[in-house]
Amino acid sequence: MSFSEQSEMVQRIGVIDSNTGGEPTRVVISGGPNLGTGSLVEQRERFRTEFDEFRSAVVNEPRGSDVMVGALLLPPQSPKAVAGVIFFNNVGPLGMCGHGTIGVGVTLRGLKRIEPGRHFLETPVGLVEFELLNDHEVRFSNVLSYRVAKDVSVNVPGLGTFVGDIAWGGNWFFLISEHNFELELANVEELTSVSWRIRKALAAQNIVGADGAEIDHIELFGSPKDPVNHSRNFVLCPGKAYDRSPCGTGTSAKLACLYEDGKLKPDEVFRQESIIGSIFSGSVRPIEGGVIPTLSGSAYVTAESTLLLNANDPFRFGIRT
Ligand code: PYC
Repeated sequence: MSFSEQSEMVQRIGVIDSNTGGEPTRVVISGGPNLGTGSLVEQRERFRTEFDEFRSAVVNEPRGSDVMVGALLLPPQSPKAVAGVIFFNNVGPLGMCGHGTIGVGVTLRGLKRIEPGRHFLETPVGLVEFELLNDHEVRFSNVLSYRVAKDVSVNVPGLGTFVGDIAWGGNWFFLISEHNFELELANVEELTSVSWRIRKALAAQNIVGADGAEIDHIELFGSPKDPVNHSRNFVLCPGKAYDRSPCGTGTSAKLACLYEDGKLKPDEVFRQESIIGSIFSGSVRPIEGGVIPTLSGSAYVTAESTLLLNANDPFRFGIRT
């Protein structure tokens, strides 16, 4: 039986895949759930509580992987925005996603929905302005980013004490510069294990972001491999996958800390290298309460496909952990 003959048994979801500095984004362009008419925050909550099977079907194995970030395109509520978007990963919805914003910009371009120039995306954490520089490069202004605590000590059983900053860049980060680990791709297993233990220790010791929010991203810094860059990072995401890109929200949190420490001037360019060597360039504009980071990076579309969810397939909703 052909796919079209099976249509009654098969749910279809149209997606475009891209990678931004090695980190994948899967943009859902058709077949997404109806999340109603509330604000994007309310729609994200409905997505979390009522459509977790959909989330898992799109990003989890066997169609996706732990590293896949989904981006559900929605009709925007603001007349300024070209689209609304809810980002999500292998464990749930995300606040904001920097590499995903670049991936969405390049995907919208590939779909001929936008021309090079300035646009807005609506996200649950606010309007994000981006500029499509050409078919592959996007510069975006992130949400207000700020540090809430500096030099916070966390004791990690079996590993000792780590000192880091707590900062918001659209997600919550614990940023650690002093450690003895080599930020090498060959060491990702060790880096993942250490970062995961740090995250668990933060939660156990009630070390949180503003309003008691869980710190679900851990970011380690080291010297760049390429001297034209300023830093290299390793970022552990909430579902235990490491970010192949330099992480837009993590770089934003870093820029906010550097600015607060007087180590970065407004508009000065900072080049963040990821654990695989991909680059985001960023700068800040100070405003009340923190900084607005502007970041740029590039993405490439890697697939245009239809996901098929067969009613008889026991794994049609993915493998949920
Ligand atoms: O680029 O902000 C980012 C991001 C968050 C999680 C994965 N990538």
